Amino acid sequence: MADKPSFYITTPIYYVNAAPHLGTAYCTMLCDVQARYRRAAGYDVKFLTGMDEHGQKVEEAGASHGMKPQEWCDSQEPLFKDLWKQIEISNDDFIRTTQQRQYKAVQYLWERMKESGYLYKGSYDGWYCVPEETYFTENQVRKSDEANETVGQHLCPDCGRPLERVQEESYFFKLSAFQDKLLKFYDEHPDFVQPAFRMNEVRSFVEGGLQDLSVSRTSFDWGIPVPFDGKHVTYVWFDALLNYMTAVGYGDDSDEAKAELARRWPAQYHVVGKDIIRFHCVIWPAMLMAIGEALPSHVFAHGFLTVRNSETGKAEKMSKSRGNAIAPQDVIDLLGVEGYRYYFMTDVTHGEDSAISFERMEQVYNADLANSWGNLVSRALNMSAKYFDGKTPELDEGWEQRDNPLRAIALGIEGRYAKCMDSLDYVGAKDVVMELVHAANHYIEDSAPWAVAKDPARAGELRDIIVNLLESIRICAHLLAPIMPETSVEVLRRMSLEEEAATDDLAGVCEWGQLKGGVDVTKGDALFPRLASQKK
Ligand code: ME8
Repeated sequence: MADKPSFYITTPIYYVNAAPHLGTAYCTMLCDVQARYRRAAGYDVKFLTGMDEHGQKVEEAGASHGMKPQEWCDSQEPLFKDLWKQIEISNDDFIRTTQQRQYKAVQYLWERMKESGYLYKGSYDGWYCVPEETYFTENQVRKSDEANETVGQHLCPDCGRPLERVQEESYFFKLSAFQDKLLKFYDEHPDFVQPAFRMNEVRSFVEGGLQDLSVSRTSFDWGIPVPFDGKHVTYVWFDALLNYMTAVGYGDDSDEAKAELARRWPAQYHVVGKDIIRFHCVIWPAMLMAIGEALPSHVFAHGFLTVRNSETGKAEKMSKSRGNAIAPQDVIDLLGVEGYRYYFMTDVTHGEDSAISFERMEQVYNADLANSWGNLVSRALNMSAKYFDGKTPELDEGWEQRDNPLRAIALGIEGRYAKCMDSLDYVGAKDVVMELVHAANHYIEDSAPWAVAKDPARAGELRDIIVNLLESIRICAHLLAPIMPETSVEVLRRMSLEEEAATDDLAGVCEWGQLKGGVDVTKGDALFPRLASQKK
């Protein structure tokens, strides 16, 4: 592995206050597709996900179920792990902030922070949002003026829920000292925050001035203790952000851990939702600057999945607390796992908020998977089996050099596909692959192999048509594999390309001319049976 470049990608670690839903799964899937793509593109990938277990919110969730926090977190772990397995998430590691490695790393961080001179003891007097685990100053809070039970309450400016007043002794991180350093860093690394328009939000937030951050708590104890002051536990975000380094060896002084850290850090991508962009693009970089560690290359912030409120007609963020979250199982029941992955990865523009609906899922599934990709595979494999005695045609000398409309498209695909995939633009990557899929379906209509097959004098022509179709399918299967891995393996297997399917190596797959001739073709069941409309 050592000769391959490292590619380290992370999801947020999710709070264990409720079961994972479509939104959590969406972010995890974005990372999974990138991890699979990078493995196939020759990187030594580490893909990390996990659970954020400390803090008030998790403690309260446990208490509401009559459980101690640790017991509660342990009970939630299978919900995450089982869902990730079910939707084909290929993470290499799963971190929990209650693990010993995180405890050690966080305590090590405290010592480094103390040495850095960016830590001081004081007292915090202000507002706190438990659902967001975030501090707010008097100026930031929203006062309720609505004629309902929240009148006169102080509300969270982000989520609108009531805030708690907190007064406690606390350690502070001198975030205010990092304003200029952060702005300089953004100037020097304009692609640090992606998509680009999110960088403007981050920059104007920092330009507006930074307040020191309370990073320990004394009014509550579900957290990692501060090593030099037993009364304090670590603020949940100060703990959580470090998970990205813990998982690659930070705070462990064994030689293996040091080598791993040197090889893996900094990460290439932290993929997060837009709600936690400030933590990742402002606080985390400042923490790393304070302790003299390198900053990650990119933070990719995706938008929210929204659903239409049937009463107001407005799109609203899908969340448990609004009671509008769709369970992943409902989508799996409708589309199957790979249809589910295809829809979320190729129909949802990754930087923006996206309204999702079952109607749209059905449309996309039927148009792209049932009628286009699935139909192409089924027609081409059936014709090969029918006209060539259950096999792919025997290939003649120089077949790969002969011009035809599909070869012309395939030759131009690889670079465009890679450009999209490299920047997490899976919608763009899908469009590129679908050009070849659609062209192949048109080619079937234009070349009418069923008519050609009737004339023995046109046997060579028939062979070429089928070969061109199968070769296009081979290429598309590889390019779609990061999104629908099982389907691609199945398609390649049906053309007796098991070895190729197993290597998941993208290098050179778009080169025209790698089909195997005269090998078994399996017709198999429809990959994506068409859905009859069943509006939900
Ligand atoms: O914030 N649409 O955890 P969290 C799309 N523990 N994505 C959504 C979504 C929606 N409607 N709802 C949630 C935390 N997400 C911290 C992170 S990291 C060091 C600590 C996704 O359980 C999105 O990626 O609240 C969002 O950023 C994440 O879940 C928040 O998960």
